[in-house]
Amino acid sequence: MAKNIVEKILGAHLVEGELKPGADIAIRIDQTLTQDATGTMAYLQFESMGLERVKADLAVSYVDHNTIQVGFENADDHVYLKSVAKRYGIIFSRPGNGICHQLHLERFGKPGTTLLGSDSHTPTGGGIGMVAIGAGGIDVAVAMGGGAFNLVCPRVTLVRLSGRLPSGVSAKDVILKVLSIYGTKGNVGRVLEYGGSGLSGLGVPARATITNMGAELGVTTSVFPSDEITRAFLRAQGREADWCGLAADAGAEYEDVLDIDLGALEPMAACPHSPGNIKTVAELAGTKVHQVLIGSCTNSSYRDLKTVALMLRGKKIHPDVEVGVAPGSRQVVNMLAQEGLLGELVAAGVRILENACGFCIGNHMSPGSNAVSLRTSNRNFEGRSGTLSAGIYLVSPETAAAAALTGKFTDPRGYALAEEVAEPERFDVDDSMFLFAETAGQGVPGTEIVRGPNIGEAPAGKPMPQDLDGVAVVKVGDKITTDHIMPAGARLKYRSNVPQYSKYVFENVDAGFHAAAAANRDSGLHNVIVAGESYGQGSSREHAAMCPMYLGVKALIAKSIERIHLANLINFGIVPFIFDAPADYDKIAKGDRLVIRDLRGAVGGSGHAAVENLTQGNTFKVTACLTPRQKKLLINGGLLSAVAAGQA
Ligand code: MIC
Ligand code: SF4
Repeated sequence: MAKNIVEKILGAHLVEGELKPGADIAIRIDQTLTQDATGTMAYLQFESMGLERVKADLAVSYVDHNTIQVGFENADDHVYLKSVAKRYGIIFSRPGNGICHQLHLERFGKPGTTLLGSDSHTPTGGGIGMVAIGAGGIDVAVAMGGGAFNLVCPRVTLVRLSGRLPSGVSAKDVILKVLSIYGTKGNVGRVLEYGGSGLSGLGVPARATITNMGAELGVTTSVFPSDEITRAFLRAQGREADWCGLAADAGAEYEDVLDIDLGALEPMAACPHSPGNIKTVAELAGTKVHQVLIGSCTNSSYRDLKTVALMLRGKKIHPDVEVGVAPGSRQVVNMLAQEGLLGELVAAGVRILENACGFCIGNHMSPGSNAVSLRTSNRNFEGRSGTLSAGIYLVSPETAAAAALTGKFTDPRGYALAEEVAEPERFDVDDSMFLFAETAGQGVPGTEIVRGPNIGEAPAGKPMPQDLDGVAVVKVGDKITTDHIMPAGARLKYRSNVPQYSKYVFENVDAGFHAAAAANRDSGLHNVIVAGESYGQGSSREHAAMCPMYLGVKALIAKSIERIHLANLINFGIVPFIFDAPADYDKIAKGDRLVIRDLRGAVGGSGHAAVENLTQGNTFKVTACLTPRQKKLLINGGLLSAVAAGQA
């Protein structure tokens, strides 16, 4: 039978279930990646599983998020991660090496394989034909230990590209176009597979930009074929042996098809405060811009930054705009330096930022009050930049560079280079910031694991109570992101310390949340979160479930829930209920007393439950759609407790 690429890769890795869209399946994971902000908890959880070494073919621990090192916390995390990597046979990417997704694409990704990463932008690997999926840290810990990854078998959409991008229009505009069509909600359980004649004009960095930002759609992942362009990229990285061809069979079937004519695209921008709030640059032209930041795992490749450097060459940035460039990796920095392009950027007035996540996660370069900031990153959620009143617009490197010169939103086509930057024949390869030679896959038993005072413990959940006797401790609206639930930025350094980090849950949404939730928990009441559509968009951070669990949250009742966060809730023993009738959302107010009799019976059985609202005097129905495995996890109080009880 003719197969599409997703069916081919999933089929070759299937260990449980049937490859039918909507079915529960489990797949073997070839490679794993973690980053430091999710990694410390992932490794604490891995340690508690008691294994001798990692079992995945390749496991890499990157340090790229918490590199600011104000105070001892970040450095403590780095030392802990380094010692764990040596002990268990994990490749350690030292701080200063670059952003996990850019580095993984450059040095380790392989077409046709599976990658599970504790970061929602792991699908960047789809740019070279991997099925690369983002997940919570504990799911990655299980995969590192050789366990399968459970997911819903996705529906596959073919995005058929034709034509060639006009000059001044680039990959970011393609994915912004897709976001303008599909939006950021309602795409759970779908994979986008790219194909069509337009592929021949898209290099690997362009493809990776597109798969990276598929995360903002909420799809499981996005994937490109592996062709001669992929091969040339891997050859230039000195890794041609890792290449294999991968294409859909003639006659392969898809759930649906989206046609995009690349030649008809124009420069686009995602406007505040959602990646799905799309306008054309022409519509925004003339809007004053205060800050331009270029980088992040979406647009920090050699191609992107060389394009920017050439657009700024011999010119000066506008006096009212601050401009920063954060390259994706040391390879990119070195190559720009060797070609004199870093010097061009500096001469133009650009601030050269560390090759790390940096501004993207809001832990530096926060804009001024009410500022307009143009960024090439992938998320513009309210407050993520560190400045609640700022308006963040997501744009291509070309649109960013044009605004850097003019101080306002400007159509970059008037400033475009005469020719697209060519991919190099040979990238500058230097793996010396990876520590792996003697440890990869093996580990060094007896290595001391170094735990500074910032390294806490992975909290385990308690078995599910018989009845839920609780309080609607918070009521939020639609599209609540995990940045709303668990802020990053200045709070990011507490990722390894759950009691401390828990103080900031819903900090920018409901400042009283922590005190109220802790008081309910301490008086023996359960906490319930009430939410609208698409709860848990964005980042994979499992702290958005782990910290609420620590504060006694036992259930969420929402209109709909996003994929990674849904899995995280279950992993931390929080029952993910959906309203049977969305209008029942209006039957609850913050502070209402809610009771579900025989919660255990409902979760272990059909998933249907009746919620009695004692305050309002009404009752309504909710359902948790759960697989047998998920029921077991919830009843045991989450994945870690289930592992300890021999139930996972
Ligand atoms: C993000 O871009 O939001 C992050 C920070 O990379 C997160 C992971 C995290 O919260 O540590 C993600 O995308 O999963
Ligand atoms: Fe880092 Fe930003 Fe990419 Fe997240 S989205 S991995 S914070 S660069």
